[in-house]
Amino acid sequence: MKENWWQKSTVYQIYPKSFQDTTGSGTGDIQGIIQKLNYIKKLGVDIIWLTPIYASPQQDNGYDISDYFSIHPEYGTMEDFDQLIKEAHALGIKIIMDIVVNHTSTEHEWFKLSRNREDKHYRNYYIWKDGEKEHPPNNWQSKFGGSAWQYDEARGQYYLHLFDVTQADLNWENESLRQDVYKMMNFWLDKGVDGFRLDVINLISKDQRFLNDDGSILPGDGRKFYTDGPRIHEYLHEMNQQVFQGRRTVTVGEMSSTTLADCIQYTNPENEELDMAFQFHHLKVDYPNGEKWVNAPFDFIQLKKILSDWQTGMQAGGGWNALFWCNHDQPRIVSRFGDDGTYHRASAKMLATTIHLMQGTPYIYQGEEFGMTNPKFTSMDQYRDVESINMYHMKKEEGMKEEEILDILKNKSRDNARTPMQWNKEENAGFTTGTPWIEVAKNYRHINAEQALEDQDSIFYHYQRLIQLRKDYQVITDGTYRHILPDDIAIFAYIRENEEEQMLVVNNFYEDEAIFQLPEDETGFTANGEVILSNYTTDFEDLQKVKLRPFESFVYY
Ligand code: TEU
Repeated sequence: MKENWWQKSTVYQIYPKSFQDTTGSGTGDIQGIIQKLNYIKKLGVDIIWLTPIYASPQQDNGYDISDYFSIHPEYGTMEDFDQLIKEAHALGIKIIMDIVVNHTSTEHEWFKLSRNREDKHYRNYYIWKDGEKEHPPNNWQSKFGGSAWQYDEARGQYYLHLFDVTQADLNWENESLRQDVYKMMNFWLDKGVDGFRLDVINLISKDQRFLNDDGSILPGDGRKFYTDGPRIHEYLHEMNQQVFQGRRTVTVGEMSSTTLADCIQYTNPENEELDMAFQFHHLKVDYPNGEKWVNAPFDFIQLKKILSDWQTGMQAGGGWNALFWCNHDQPRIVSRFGDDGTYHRASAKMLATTIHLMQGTPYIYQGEEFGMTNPKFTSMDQYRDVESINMYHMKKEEGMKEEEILDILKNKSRDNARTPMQWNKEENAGFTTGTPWIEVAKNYRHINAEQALEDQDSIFYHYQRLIQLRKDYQVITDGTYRHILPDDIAIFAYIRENEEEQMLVVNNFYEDEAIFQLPEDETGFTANGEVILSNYTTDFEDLQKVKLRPFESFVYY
């Protein structure tokens, strides 16, 4: 296997709106990121992923772009951005941009022109279809609720929007649209950015028959007609040729509801498509029957199985995983699969160890590195997210009680990840001197970056060690992955192995004590070694019988 530079890297995701405000506007900005570069450097990450900072009406916090070539004024100017690139590079940190090319805002110039059927150039930039009023072209559903079609009076036709009604899907069948997209991506690379995170990139190719979804494959919302769609690999290969070839970029595709086979194809270097992929199956183990909007415990056995299948599957197929628990769309992991009370520290470290020692490139979402939690909002006026607000209205209409809806949002809302960075114990957690655009979580006085930095035993330093381990131990990059004790109801354990090294990773996912016993058939595991990382002081003699304390985790090498 030819090793690529990003295979030993760790990525830090920044959600600029909630990172650091320097103007008192209540919204984070680019200067705020510049101010914190040394903090990011200290953690040891190699790459920063910035969620969208382009001009946008902010209906979906920047995932609704109205101009790909300018910076959203609240975040600063192009000069600020150039300064960010320069200063990050000076510290040896690369920057990747989030590129949203499945859709644009309906405020984008292209869309405005496309509303005119007569416009020779832009009329086919979006997906327009005939349909009667009240009778959309088909029954596809928007991911944010309701029909995926919106009637446009000016054009006298429906347009497709897989997300918000202000996020119109682009028509990738149109060659000239594709050329415009590649041109725009080259513009940013020429500026010095190091690559892209490509938003919902596996949804760009739609089955051109636009058939009704008969529900024969669940969830019956139309996704089977556009997920990993008919021409997706062709488009990504074309993009690769026209944008990434001959450059030292790194690319990661966000793959909504994808398959393992497709992800292998997306990321096996021979195909020249993308470098790595986010898949979300492991973050649906608390969606019973695929339903997100219910409170349910997570299925631990499934969680282990999914992550392990992707480990061995991607390795066998020559693909590369993006490893993550958190992003701006997911609840905080320590509140979700860990414990954000008594075992906050132990469980946050355990979760970090579990994911970071797999094969792939790990991603850390701002605040995860010191264990930020869900804010536990109690009232609807605290929420800002378009999906959460839509969901609230839909459930209300279905007759669900307010209390129950709030109870679900408390665990499931995307805003759980979007509250301001907790820098210190000052007012507004040091995020802003103004009124934050979304409330700060109440626990900022004891969960914050400043405190984590002062405490050598903090979650922050655990992440720092994990980032360093990836650079020091080759087996993390190229070792095989073997899931052990797959049926154990509390322990997630696996072995990484190459010709010279063996690494055993053992994690207790629960508060109860658990006994770890190396399976008898693991005779091949000969590491006569030592514990190189743990979240407790370890004192066991051998691996035959280890009593694991609440959320205990150790790495034996
Ligand atoms: O998300 C795509 C996506 O499908 C989600 O994770 C989505 O938030 C979830 O299905 C809702 O239940 C990406 C971005 O990460 C997200 O923030 C955007 O809202 C979305 O695309 C549209 O651009």
